[in-house]
Amino acid sequence: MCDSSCNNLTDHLGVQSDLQLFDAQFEELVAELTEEDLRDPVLADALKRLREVLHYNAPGGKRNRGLSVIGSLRELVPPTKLTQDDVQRALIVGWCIELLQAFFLVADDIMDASLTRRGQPCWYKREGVGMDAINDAFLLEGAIYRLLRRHCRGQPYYLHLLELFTETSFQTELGQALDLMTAPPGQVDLNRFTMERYKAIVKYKTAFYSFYLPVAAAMYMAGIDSEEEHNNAKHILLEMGEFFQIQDDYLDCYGNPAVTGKIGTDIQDNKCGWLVVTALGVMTPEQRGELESCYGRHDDACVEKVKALYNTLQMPTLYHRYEDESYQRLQKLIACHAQNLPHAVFLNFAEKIYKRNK
Ligand code: DMA
Ligand code: MG
Ligand code: MG
Ligand code: MG
Repeated sequence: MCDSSCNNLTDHLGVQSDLQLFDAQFEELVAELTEEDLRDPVLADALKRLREVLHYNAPGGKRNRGLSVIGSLRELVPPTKLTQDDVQRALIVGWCIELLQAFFLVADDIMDASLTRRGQPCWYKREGVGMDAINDAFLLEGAIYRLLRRHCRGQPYYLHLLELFTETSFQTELGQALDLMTAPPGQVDLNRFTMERYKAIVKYKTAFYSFYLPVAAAMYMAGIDSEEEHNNAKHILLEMGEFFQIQDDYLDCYGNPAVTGKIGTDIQDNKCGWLVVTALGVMTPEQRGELESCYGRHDDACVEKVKALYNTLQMPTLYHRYEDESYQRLQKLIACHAQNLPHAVFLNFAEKIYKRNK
């Protein structure tokens, strides 16, 4: 089996790295979706719109999810058994995950009333876009299934991939529903913010699509379809996903927007995030009263009061402690639950997310 150093080595030999291959694949996919697929001339304007939507929303992220399909496949299949076509299909399935992410983010930014994403205005904030972004999100979702059909229809794992993408989308949508209904605008009720509720939200809204989906896709592509193997992988990956969203919540308040590319809105949006849930567990009744009066408001002075309270409660220290504990727990989970699966599949992913600041 090939470890990740194999792929680094190829750089020195003048062969393109997976990252370069992945990025190079994008324009080809755009051309396919907008020029080669539907040729009815009456669709020209709509396809031009699709091209703009793809260019604005699909690239520009960290691409961890997309790249981990080929990354995981290389750990699961020996290099001699991996054809160039297999590699290309893994890159395309990786882009399908990035498209799924783009679909969710375009909608999420509307629902969260966010301003920026990946260092640029959110798509719905662009002049002349507004709520038309809702349909653009659907276009991004639709693109996934056209690409899968075109490139994977003849593969034995095609049905598995289709079910995986549709099931994961539904799980994410249920998670977004929980996230939204736990944060009703203008109705602050701190009793709603329990750790149990928090864990349910993040498992469904983030962990399935960000962590289980890319690895599960690679497993199906490698011919691994036993429920037991998938459950083992899921166990570890959902734990990583939970931690990833805790980081996202921490960075919403403490991240540098110049680095994260987005301006936080969780306090204003009355979100059931990790900071508020954890803070509630360590604050005095007086502090709780203060939080009650300033959480979930768009007023800048109120937001600053919540942040000052978080600082008083030493939330950064609590977070860094949690990060270290989580990393230890994950190492143990990998040791116990990875079983037949190469540990590198999980360790590569873990390396990318721990101690991240974006
Ligand atoms: C993101 O949760 C979840 C999905 C499904 C996009 P979030 O609103 O905290 O994400 P972000 O901080 O990127 O807006
Ligand atoms: Mg959001
Ligand atoms: Mg959201
Ligand atoms: Mg967030």
